[in-house]
Amino acid sequence: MKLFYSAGSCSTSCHITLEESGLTYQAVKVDWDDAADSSLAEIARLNPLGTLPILIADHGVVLDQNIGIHTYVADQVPAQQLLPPAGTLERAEAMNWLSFVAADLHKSFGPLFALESISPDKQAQESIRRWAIKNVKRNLAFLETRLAGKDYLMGKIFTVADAYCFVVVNWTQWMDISLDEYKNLKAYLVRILARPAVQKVYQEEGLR
Ligand SMILES: N[C@@H](CCC(=O)N[C@@H](CS)C(=O)NCC(=O)O)C(=O)O
Repeated sequence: MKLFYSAGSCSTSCHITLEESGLTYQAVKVDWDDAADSSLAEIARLNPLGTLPILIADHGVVLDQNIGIHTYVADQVPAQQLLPPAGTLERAEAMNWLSFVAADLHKSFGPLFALESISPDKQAQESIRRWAIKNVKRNLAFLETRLAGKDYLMGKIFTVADAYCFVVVNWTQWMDISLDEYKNLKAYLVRILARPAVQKVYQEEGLR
């Protein structure tokens, strides 16, 4: 399997899942800002939407959605319990969390990465920024409540939903959003960062 990722983006969560799985894979770092990066043309060919992650899975099948990649990789190694078994209520709960991260949490950060593309007007940018931060914080507060008394989103066991959630919540550092009022969430991030697979990915991607 071959994963294309850019450091610290949502694709980092797929990198973590691959590392947690223990499977053999190749991870290719993409630098969006380097026009000479030879992977850019390949990415455009593989996924016309131009987004990462992209995973070339078995038989050359291309997956280009976080949820698809996390689910596929987890299902290759059921013994690792990266997702509960298909057909169980626990599986539906874990998919519910993956969906929350993709459709609610991840998307709430979107405008913060695109302020200048949305409007050239500085005042408009500031209004959008404040509105987006309010939405991000509503999701953080929701997570804070749901993590009370738990190590991970599903309780005691780390799942791929945690890999994705961890990476996205860490974007608060880039956006200067303090996590001081979210004690459970802060402890959760520390717990996940300490995992050997996460440490390895962080080193490889040059993150801290
Ligand atoms: N639908 C995709 C969206 C992935 C996505 O938003 N990727 C971002 C990085 S976090 C990206 O590639 N952005 C680059 C761009 O839009 O130019 C998914 O959920 O997997």
